[in-house]
Amino acid sequence: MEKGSLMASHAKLEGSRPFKSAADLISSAPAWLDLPEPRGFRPKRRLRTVWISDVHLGTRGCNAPMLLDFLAAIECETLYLVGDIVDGWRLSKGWYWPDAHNEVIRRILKMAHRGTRVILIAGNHDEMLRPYAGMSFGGVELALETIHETADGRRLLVTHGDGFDGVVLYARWLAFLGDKAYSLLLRANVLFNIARRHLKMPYWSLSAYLKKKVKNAVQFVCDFEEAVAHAARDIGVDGVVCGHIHCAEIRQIGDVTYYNDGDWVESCTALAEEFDGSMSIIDWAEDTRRAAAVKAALKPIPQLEEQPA
Ligand SMILES: [Mn+2]
Repeated sequence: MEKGSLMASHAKLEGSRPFKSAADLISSAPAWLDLPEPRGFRPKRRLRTVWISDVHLGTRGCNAPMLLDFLAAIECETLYLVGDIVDGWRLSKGWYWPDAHNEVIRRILKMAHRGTRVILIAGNHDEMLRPYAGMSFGGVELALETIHETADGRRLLVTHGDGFDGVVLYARWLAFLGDKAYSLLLRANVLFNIARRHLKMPYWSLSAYLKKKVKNAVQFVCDFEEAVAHAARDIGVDGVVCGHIHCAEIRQIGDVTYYNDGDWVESCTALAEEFDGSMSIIDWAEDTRRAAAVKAALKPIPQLEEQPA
């Protein structure tokens, strides 16, 4: 190659990459926000509103890969993050932050960048965000609680729900059990599911299962739901959406509809509103299990073909 043409091509390269000043770099959004989506074969499920909570980023119990899979499969107008998204309590005791947890944040910021309205309600594990209520960061609005209006005109209070712990008698028992036994149970759940993965079995929550079996826990959940519903009725709303107790539910309590979007530590659930205002719980662990079962059923069994006559 001649010297002249090399210099010309070099000049061309320079031209296509104009020098950015420091001010330019600060004011422009990070480049990854505009990167194209990796196109999968799955069409995205379109929803009006999605609520998720209790992701507990920064803890080993957080099911970030499962949540990433879910967020990649949906598209919504409004996304509510109903508290305990980042676990500040755990992070203050020791730093745990794998790549998948970064990826969750990036995915949410990307959704905000592409037009989804993202509202983050502070919970008790991310209470350090509470002083920033009313502000917005990277397109994510911070709030303590808010009112959501459904497509069919119902007004729902959206709150994390930890404020009702004190109202509930069993909460003291749960708080005592809280950090020690419960985190041990969550750790057992993580180990249990690592073993299941090695056996090529899909995710199944041991801790969610055990919690349903313990009578006191069941009573606590029931009392909590009623306390939240009564508070919502006093405010005069048609329903309430919360998280906090890691127990997804849709239940009519008097004239108030109680919604809980569950969690991404144990059950991997979200709450969704369709464009006609109808609402349902998406059980992503169950959906994933079903998809895996269908895939396994469709696969031919090699042993049968190879067996001698
Ligand atoms: Mn909570």
